[in-house]
Amino acid sequence: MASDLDPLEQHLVDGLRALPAAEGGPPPPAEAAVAWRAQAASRAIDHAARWLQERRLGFYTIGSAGHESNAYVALALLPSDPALLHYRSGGFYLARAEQAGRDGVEDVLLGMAAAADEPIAGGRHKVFGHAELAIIPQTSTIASHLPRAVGVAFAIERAARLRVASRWADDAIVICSFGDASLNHATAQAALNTTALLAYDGLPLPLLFVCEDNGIGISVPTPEAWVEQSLHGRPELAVERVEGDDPAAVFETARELAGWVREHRHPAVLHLRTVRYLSHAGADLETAYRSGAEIRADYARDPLLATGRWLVAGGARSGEELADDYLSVRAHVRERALAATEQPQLRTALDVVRPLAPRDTAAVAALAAVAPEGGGRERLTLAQAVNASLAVVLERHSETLVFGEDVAVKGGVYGVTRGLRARFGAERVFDTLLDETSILGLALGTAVTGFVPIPEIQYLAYLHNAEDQLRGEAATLQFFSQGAYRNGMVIRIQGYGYQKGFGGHFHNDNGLGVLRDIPGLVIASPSRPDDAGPMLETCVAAAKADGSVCVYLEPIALYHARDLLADGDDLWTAEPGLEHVPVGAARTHLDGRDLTIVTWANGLPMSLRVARRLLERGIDTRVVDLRWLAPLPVDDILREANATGRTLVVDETRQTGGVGEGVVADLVARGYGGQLARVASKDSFIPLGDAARLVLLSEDEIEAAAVRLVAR
Ligand SMILES: Cc1ncc(C[n+]2csc(CCOP(=O)(O)OP(=O)(O)O)c2C)c(N)n1
Repeated sequence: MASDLDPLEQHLVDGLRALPAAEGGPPPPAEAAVAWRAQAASRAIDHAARWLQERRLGFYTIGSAGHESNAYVALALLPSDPALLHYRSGGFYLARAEQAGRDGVEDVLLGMAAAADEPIAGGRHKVFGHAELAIIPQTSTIASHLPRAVGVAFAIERAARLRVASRWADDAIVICSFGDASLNHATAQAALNTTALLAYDGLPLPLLFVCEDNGIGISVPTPEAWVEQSLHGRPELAVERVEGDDPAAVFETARELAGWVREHRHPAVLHLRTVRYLSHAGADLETAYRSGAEIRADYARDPLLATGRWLVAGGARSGEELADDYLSVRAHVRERALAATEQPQLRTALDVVRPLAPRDTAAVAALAAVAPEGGGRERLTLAQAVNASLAVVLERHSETLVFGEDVAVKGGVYGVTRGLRARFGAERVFDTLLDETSILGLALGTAVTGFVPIPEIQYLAYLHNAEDQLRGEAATLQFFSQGAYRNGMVIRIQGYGYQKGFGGHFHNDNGLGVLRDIPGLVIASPSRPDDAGPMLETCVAAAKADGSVCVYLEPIALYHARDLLADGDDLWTAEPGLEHVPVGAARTHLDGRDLTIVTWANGLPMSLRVARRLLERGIDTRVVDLRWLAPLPVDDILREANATGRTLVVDETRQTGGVGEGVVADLVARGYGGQLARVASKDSFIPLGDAARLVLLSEDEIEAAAVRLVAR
């Protein structure tokens, strides 16, 4: 008999042994026995995690103890239904693994030990996920997975209608679980609202949310009945509440709700009341904010004891058997947990980053092969070029979708998406609700299903509302799933300053720091109309071939520009480009030998104008357009910098955190030994009207800096 039982385990074992013999009740369904095995193993894993940590062998981990009633939710679904799970989903995971014939215990233990052989994140994080189990791994940013869940539900239906190859069955439903404190998060509220709105609008949305309500978020209690109050008032959402220590009711209610969602393709919420045992996570000392009496009072609601009661009452097992069962599982799990800590972890930085952003340049080039379209070869502005290339991409790749605020019927604030809805239909080109988090959520969900979404963020400043969906969700998926799940997408963002006639900082944003530091993200930023098409094609190809998450950043101020040096010269229009532009390839304009200007976007036409003024002063300049801000075209920059030995970085983003910082740092790191200077915009938000010119980098400043540099 184990003598080192934790009080919670002791209560469980004693409680099981004390269960009265069969009362002649109806036998429980076969699923109850599966749930018991999943629940017992999950609980044993949580105790083993503590035991390891006491020996300094484990890592910070969040347990599932008290939430194991979610095993019944798994058993109420098909194992192929896509699942995006709360971090307390040990019961769910193990039950689904058993349904699919997998040894889920090993998966979870390897995850806890950060072992490189762990099947989903490969030692990068302890997450619940597996491609064979249709479980998409989640990071533990609160509620950040809910918008993707909405997107997956949307995508199941849209893929069936458009006959796009989908990862999920046509009759699949999405399950997405989260905690009670998480319900209050802006991201959760956004997703619930979007769910309700889409359903209200008549769209099929087979989505079952599960709010696992243990009444507390770390140390802060959720007010009594708040979850009901918050959920019940919503339109379109059927909500059922059930107690986690009533397994028959949990199973039945979950089955009914799942069946209803599957049949009606309509969203619903299961409000599953749970308890939280063993504190919030690894280092959290629950006794600092809850009394011993409160903690012990929860023991009576143990979902394992409840399953035991069900099994015993129906005559399936005896309490003694179940207690012995638990103890033997416990011993076995401990042994295996210890063995897992001896498994190798990731060894090199290269191993860590390998799945982050794979690049198969040949595959991308083959997919992006730019060929002349049937249409004419007339000269286009940047806006027209983006519009034309979106049409090419929609034509060529049937799995592409274009959506965002005002993109469809209106055709975009600047007309960039004009005509696409009429040509490709409202199923592929559509207006969304006014919520950037949900726009990106739709991209995340459709991408992981098999689409290549091309969402638009209307203005760069609006991205910041929703940035976590890009940073914490889109960019991490391949990293935490070793590529088993991918969400290749191309996010079009209209941005930068210098707009004439439409001012203010919300329409003129030149801060790209939030994008540049996202590992693996591809950032394309065309300046010339003839680069716009090939670069968009490359992004779509990279999204398809490599699962790349691409941002395609369009300089609004150049959308309708036609001229460069003089009115009517038409030098800023061009025929569509026909040559493939690989990710990270710069383009050099002019071939001066005195000075290299490195720039991009609005900086390119400004620098080309300055180059002409410099030539009049006898300074012969070449101008490098970066075209890609991530990965930066470092080889190209270095070659062009060395060609003159004098390099000026012309950076329309801000002095602090601007893209030019990276260019300068890379040049220095790569041993560039020539003259080097940088000019950038001021550290300011961009004001309305003419005052904008006071903080944005000007051509005069560029010229003065160039002259100073050459005179050194
Ligand atoms: C965006 C964000 N803010 C804060 C946290 C820190 N955090 C992790 S878990 C948690 C509590 C969540 O409580 P609840 O949703 O009730 O789930 P529970 O842990 O109780 O199951 C918090 C605040 C986080 N992970 N992400």
